[in-house]
Amino acid sequence: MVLRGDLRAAANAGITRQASASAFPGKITLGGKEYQKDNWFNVPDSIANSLTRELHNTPDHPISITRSIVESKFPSPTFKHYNKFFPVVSTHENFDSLGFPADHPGRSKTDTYYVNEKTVLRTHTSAHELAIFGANESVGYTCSADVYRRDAIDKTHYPIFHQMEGARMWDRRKAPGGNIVQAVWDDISNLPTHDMIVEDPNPPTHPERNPLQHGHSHDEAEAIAAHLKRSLELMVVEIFSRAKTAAIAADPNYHDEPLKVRWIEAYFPWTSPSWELEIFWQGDWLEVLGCGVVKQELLENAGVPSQLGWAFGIGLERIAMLLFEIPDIRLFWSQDARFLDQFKGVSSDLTSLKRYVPFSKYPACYKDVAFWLQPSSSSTTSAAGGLAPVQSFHENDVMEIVREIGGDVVEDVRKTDEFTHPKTGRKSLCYRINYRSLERTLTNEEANEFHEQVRAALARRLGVVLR
Ligand code: FA5
Ligand code: MG
Repeated sequence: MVLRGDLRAAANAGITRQASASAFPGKITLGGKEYQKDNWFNVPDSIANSLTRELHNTPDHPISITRSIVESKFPSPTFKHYNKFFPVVSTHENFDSLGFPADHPGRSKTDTYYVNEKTVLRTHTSAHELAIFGANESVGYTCSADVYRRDAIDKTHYPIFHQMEGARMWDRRKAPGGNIVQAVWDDISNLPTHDMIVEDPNPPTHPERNPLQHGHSHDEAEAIAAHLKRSLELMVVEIFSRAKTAAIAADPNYHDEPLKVRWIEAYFPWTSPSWELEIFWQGDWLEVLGCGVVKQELLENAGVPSQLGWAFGIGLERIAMLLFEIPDIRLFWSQDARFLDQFKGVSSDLTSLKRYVPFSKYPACYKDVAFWLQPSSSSTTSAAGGLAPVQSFHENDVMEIVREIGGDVVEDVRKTDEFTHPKTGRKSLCYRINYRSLERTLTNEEANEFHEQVRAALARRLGVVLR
């Protein structure tokens, strides 16, 4: 059972966030709290120092404007809005409380920033579900926060981004006659309808792909799914109608393309059935959120076993990119007045929202780096006499090194070649890095300097052999 005090303490901690690497080796201060580092520690300074930014709470920043617009579709008092949770959480909050299996890839050091073995930078806002369900302060809530992941580098992925969690519960003890199905459909009939076309080819539950939970009737899962999907579709309609108004204001002859939206089946350890919502954008399907019917076990552990309902987690950058037509996720971190000034005054008057106007696109500068992975030190030829197994290698380590050295000057990193030498069994990889600043033209010499540092760091830190 989680006490209210825990929720308050967690929320208050957000007020005094500041990061400073401690002078004592082995310790780090994050948000005014000191943490013991151990050999799990893998948080680079650039990430530790960004803990203070809180873009989702910065007035007139596109992330906080987007948060306000999405929150308006989940209004209080039905939905309470929590926006001050602190980003350093326990592995219990981030993983165990949600039923992540011990071998889930999300737990690995290649995917997650660890402060120590039991403490991480939250990888998603779901880390707060158990506490908020336990506090039981309202039937629904949203919780927006910065989240941290070691991930790919491209225009829609960034190691720090923002999510909004949302949930809505119904209580078996409070529904008239205990009839949840009727209560949920009554609530659906109070939601507006919309005429957006949505592809949703799958049944609400599927025995293998998207199972009904033990203890839920099919009709309950179906009603909760319908309420969930309608609520989120209305959020998408709101975003696109505001985006369209802004586009017409910029260009009266603007013709919008028909919106393409689809639900696909998904898997999350703490929801079943589960889905992701994708929107067709700039020639590709862009995943904007994950969601599902909350597992009863989580609600039991939170001390509210008579409740059932849905939860979602939205990527706020992805929504903001659609809303403002912001082409590159790095822009959200820009301190350039040419970016920030475009959103002045919007937080206090959401109808004044304008489309983002790119101030310039500077030239790209591509550089390749190719290297051999070392055969693993334990065995240079495999027991079966076949090819040598290679060192443990994870692409996210390349991404992190490039990000640490190039920072926001790196637009994207792509693997362009991979092969295994037929005789030696050694594996070779090639990555193409695009150095392009958002703020100015980089000289070739500057790009070369970054690239030389990247090459040296790959060799030194990953032990690869440069080609
Ligand atoms: C989650 O994080 C789940 N916690 C969502 C959830 C909540 C499911 C509640 C069920 C119930 P996922 O890893 O798919 O799921 O991330 C959710 C969204 O965050 C994605 O759809 C995407 O919009 C955004 N996102 C994920 N990784 C990145 C990234 N590196 N940069 C920017 N946005 C990202
Ligand atoms: Mg996903």
